[in-house]
Parts: sequence; structure tokens; C-alpha cells
Amino acid sequence: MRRLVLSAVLAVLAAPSAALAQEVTLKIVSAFPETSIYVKRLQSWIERLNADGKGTLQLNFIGGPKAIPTFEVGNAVRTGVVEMAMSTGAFYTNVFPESDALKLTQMPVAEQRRNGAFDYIQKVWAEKGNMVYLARIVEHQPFHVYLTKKIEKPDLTGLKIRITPVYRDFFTALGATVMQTAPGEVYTALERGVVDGYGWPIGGIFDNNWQERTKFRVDPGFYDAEVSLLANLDAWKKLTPAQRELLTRQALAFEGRNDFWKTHGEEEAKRQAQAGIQVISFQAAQAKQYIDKAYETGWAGIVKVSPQHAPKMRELFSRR
Ligand code: 173
Repeated sequence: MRRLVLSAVLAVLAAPSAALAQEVTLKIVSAFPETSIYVKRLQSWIERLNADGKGTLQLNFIGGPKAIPTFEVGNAVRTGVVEMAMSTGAFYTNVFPESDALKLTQMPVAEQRRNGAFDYIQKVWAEKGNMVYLARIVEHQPFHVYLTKKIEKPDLTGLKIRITPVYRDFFTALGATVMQTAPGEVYTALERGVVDGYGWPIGGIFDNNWQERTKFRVDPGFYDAEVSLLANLDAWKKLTPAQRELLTRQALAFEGRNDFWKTHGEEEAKRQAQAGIQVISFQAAQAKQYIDKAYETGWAGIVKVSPQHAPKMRELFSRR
């Protein structure tokens, strides 16, 4: 027994403790359900990172909204309950309301990294959210209205629509009655007839079988869906230069694969047609008015909650 203990002690002493201390494991959660394509892509990314990061940095995927509810993920990152998350701005407006402005960007994230938009986001996210904005991993995905009832013009009067902050100002301006739910509650709301439709990007409605309860998609799409990787700022500061380099490099590589979303959007539109979902579209002038209204009401909503940052964000996020 004594010999065993002694040899265990010796083994520990002999271990390359300096190198061991260099490996850190960060907990990461998803604000989207585990069935979602976003999580599938996140998990393959984590696998690659963990292979690359042996001895340096590892990510431990804790799970989706069953681990931390969708709208609480932002605060979990802010306070360091988890070190990292995949979420979208609309899910953490309870941390700071500017988060929802990311849907209004009109250029690819690669360009945001060049034109100052990314730096501005980084500053606001650090100051108001205690967060590092690591990478945007979903773009090229316009949002749409999906309906169980037909409309003849861009008017949602008399309809109850499931929303998140993304759609609140726009759908309200179109006359809808709105009801906020996490993605995980959309199917039940449709099934029970509690809502007549919902907002969602072009891709992903099959992930939770919403196509079974969807009759129409309204075109054109508006805004650009944003899903990003976030890190707690204190946890980030504690990383060694090598750990930060690895995480940054892997996050950038993930972001670099965003062209996937262009083809995915086209495929999903085809799949919707095959599932019998009919497209409601407007004539050109009406469609333009619809898009303009989306951006006007969207920015008005951001100005209202952040007169401090909205003007600069609008300038940096808008196509000239
Ligand atoms: O839940 C939502 O409709 C939403 O806000 C969102 C945001 C980004 C991607 C997908 C959904």
C-alpha cells in the first residue's frame, strides 16, 4: 500500500506539470436546440478544435437550452457561468439591447472586419456584456415570415405571429399581434394554433418539423440572420497567448466557411417547395417598400434603446 502511494506521488511529481497547466478546458453552450443545423456545425467545429488544441485548449460542449434556457445564455456568458456560447443577439437583449443590431448588417462579416464595424462591436460587447465577440458563424440567411394562413398584401393585421426581438418592431408595424418564444417552443405554438405563423431564416425550419405546420413563406426575406461565438471576457483574459491564438485561429476558420450558408439557403428554399410550402410574393414596388420598412422599423427600435450607439452602428452596418 505504502509503495503504491509512494509511486503515485512520484508519478505526479514526474508528470510534465508545466505543460499540463497549459491545457485549459472551456465550457460552451448553445442557445439553439441541439437538433438545429447550427449545433451540428458547432459540434464538428469543436471536434476539429479539440484535435488541434491537444495540450493547449479544449472545448467541452455542455448542451443546448436544456442546459441553459435560450434567453439566459447571454447572462451565463456575462457572469462566467460558462466561458463560451453560440447565440444570436436577439437572445441576449436582456444583457444589453444593442446585441439585436447585428441582424441589420448589410455586408459580409469579412468586410465588417475591415470597415471598423467588427471593432465597434468588439468594444460595445466588452463594455456592456463583458464578452468577446469571437466570430460570426451564420450569415447570408435572410429572415422570412412563415404562415399557416394566406395574405394578399404586406399586412399582418389580425394574425398572431411568433417572434423574438429580431422581428418585433417590423411585424408590429405590419399590424401583427406578436408573441415571443424560444425556438424550442415554436412547434407546440403552431400545433395548438396559438400562433398563425413565425419568423425564421430561410434555412432550418425542417430541423424541428415546422414544415408540417407551415403553409406559406412570405418573400422577399429581410435582414441577415446572425449567429456568433461569444466568450466571457475574464476567461479570455486568463488565457495564455498560445491559447488565445488557437481559439482565434479556429474561430476565424469557422467564420471562413460561411459560404456554406449561400447554397444552404437555396437548398432549403427548394426543400420547402417540395414540402408543399407556397411562396407569397409581392410586386417589385411593394417588395421594396416592405424591405425599407423592415430596416426603418429595425433601426428605430435600436435607436430607442441605444441613442448612444445606434447612429454609429447604422453608419458602419449599412451599405453605402
Ligand atoms: O429565434 C429566432 O427566430 C431568431 O431570432 C433567430 C436568430 C438567428 C438565427 C435564427 C433564429
